[in-house]
Amino acid sequence: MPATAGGAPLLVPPLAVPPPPPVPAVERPAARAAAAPVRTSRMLVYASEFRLNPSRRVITAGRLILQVKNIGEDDHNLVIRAANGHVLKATPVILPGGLETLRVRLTPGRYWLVCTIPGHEAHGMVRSFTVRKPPVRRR
Ligand SMILES: [Cu+2]
Repeated sequence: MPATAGGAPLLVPPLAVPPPPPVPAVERPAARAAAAPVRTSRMLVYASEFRLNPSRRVITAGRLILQVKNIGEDDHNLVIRAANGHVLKATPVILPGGLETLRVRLTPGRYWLVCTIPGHEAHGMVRSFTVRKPPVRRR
């Protein structure tokens, strides 16, 4: 029988973590005086057979940075369509494992994400999302 190191189990005292320093409130008169800044929203869309899975269904009007990741086994693409059917942005064909980024400015309304590889939309690769007006700011 091997000898064991006896004694009490090692007790680790709790670490004394100092609280984070307070963040000073910075007045930025220049930023406040400027017009309302353009908002940037981000969305990640997973594409596979045969669905599009966006990380968000509602965003705020302004810039959108949309990333599309093909997690499937077939080629896909992604098109942003306005409600009137106009194509606003389109990726090239995305190979399996590939990632593409679209940048677009959107006004409030309903939009559609579509894979336009023949047959894919009919198989379900179409999702809508909503762009809302930014909230009204009050002083
Ligand atoms: Cu597709």
